[in-house]
Amino acid sequence: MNPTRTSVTVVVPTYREVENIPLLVERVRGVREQSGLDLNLLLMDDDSRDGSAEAVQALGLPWVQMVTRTANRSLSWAVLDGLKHTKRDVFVVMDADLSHPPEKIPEMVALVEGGADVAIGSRFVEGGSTADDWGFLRWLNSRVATLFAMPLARLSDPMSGFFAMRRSTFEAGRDFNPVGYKILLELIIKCRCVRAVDVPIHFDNRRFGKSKLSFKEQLKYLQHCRRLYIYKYGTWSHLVQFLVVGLSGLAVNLTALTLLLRVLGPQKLDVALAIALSMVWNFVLNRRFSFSYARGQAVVRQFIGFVAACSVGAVVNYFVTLGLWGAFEHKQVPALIGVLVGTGFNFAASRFVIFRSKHVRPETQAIG
Ligand SMILES: Nc1nc2c(ncn2[C@@H]2O[C@H](COP(=O)(O)OP(=O)(O)O)[C@@H](O)[C@H]2O)c(=O)[nH]1
Ligand SMILES: [Mg+2]
Repeated sequence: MNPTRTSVTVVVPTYREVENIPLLVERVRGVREQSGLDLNLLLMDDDSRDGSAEAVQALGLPWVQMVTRTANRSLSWAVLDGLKHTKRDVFVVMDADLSHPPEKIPEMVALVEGGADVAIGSRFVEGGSTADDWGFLRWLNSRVATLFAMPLARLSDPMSGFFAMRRSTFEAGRDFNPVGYKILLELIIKCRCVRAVDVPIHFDNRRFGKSKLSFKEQLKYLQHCRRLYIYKYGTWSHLVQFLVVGLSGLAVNLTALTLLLRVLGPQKLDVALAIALSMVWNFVLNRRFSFSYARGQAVVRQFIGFVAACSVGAVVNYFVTLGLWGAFEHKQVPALIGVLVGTGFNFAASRFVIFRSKHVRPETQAIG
């Protein structure tokens, strides 16, 4: 064996893929022989009990290994565990169902050896494609999911499960904490990958077994994106969530006021009720989403603090608006500035006083 040859491990998460495994091994064997790469196959199986382990054993190939996991069943954690096992120079992650062409592995390995942080098998670049029977809904689903990933990384196919990375890049990563099945995004953010290169692939339909991608997994994807936004953007991500919650509170306020004016009087009471309702609404959503790290703290104290901050914010708004009143011909301008300053005050008080994160330890796990 040539000692300077790059060693590669192909990490494949598997769950009930007994029919696909022999086909995958055959295709990877072809790549090994043709490319001359020093290539191992590591199957990370979540205790499928469908004969997968026996099938791998029966093959008796020293370069094919299966690890059976029994705890924390999850595609992403199976991949992470596989990567921690890997002591070779480069790893490639791919699915077992032959959706991904193993023949692209040498090109991907060469790209990361040449300096790319990650090489991604992409369906959506020139030369890439998907199987013909992708219906509109599947296509739309994939495009929407890609949109959610845009603030995290500008990639043509961030949903891809086929990619290569140097082990050193992975080992520089920390705080891994994926939910759901999109491990590529997790790695790109937590390993701070900058140079991502696309490799066009044809994405085939699986021939045997069925997809484990359920609706529940898709919801987890949104949760995962949110976690990554918070990780990447910190306080900015809290601010965006706070503003989105604020807008939803405005809609609640206006809807409630409209309804109350129809069914209940007096009008002063309607206005007060609509304000109170939107304040409770904002509090609940901010506690659940914008500042969810502080959910463990006393709710009553937080609520009183939040109402106080909103009230002081309103006073700040009032005085800023009046202070700038004479400076503008169009009075909407000082009013808008007043709203912005008042909202800024509310946010700062919420983020750094009421929902402060002083004693909260994030649920994260370092590699190693
Ligand atoms: N270890 C492990 N592998 C999984 C799990 N769920 C899916 N996989 C594997 O991950 C890969 C992608 O899953 P698949 O069901 O094909 O998802 P899809 O390609 O998005 O439809 C396949 O190799 C699956 O066998 C899991 O919970 N644990
Ligand atoms: Mg698949």
